[in-house]
Amino acid sequence: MTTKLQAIRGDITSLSVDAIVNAANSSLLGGGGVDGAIHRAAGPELLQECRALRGCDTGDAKITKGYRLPAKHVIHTVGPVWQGGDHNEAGLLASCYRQSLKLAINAGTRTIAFPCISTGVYGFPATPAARIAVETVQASVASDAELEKVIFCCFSEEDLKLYQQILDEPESLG
Ligand code: AR6
Repeated sequence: MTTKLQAIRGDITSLSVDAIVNAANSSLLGGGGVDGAIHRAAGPELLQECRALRGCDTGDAKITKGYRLPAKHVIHTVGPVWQGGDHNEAGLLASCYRQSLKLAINAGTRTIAFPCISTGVYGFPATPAARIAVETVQASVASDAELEKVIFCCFSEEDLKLYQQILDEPESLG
């Protein structure tokens, strides 16, 4: 079975999937943007579990339960802060997608949703970030039989158009 890749526009906290990914910071103790929205929706138990994780490196990921969210799990990953592009930002962003999928697959996840990691407060330009997201996911799920669907959950119409364009490219068909 091949994994389906899909872009939608929406609030990631409302999705009934096995796992949603959080664009966190290295403290894992919450923040603004999608991180703030996820912590608000999941409730204080999420912060309590995150405290015990003692942070996360950039490019890496850690998994928790979803608590009051419709999603069963939250995978917290720390994207790179954009510093012009020559500080391994692309490599670190790709690593976020790879490590998140690895944790998801180990947890038996069948459906997972990603936000546009690093493209908000962390300033990663949207177009290269979307390309890295799609290409890394395509490469990571190529040999996986369990994962049914990967959703790119875009917050803006512009991001949705961008992802749809990239997913429609012939070389993206896998
Ligand atoms: N659902 C889906 N996407 C969302 C939502 C939502 N509810 N809210 C925002 N986005 P950002 P970063 C989009 O800034 O750039 C936090 O303070 C948003 O439009 O949340 O990785 C952390 O604690 C953008 O496209 O994450 C870190 O300190 C995308 O999510 C820092 O921000 C990512 O934007 C991480 O920065």
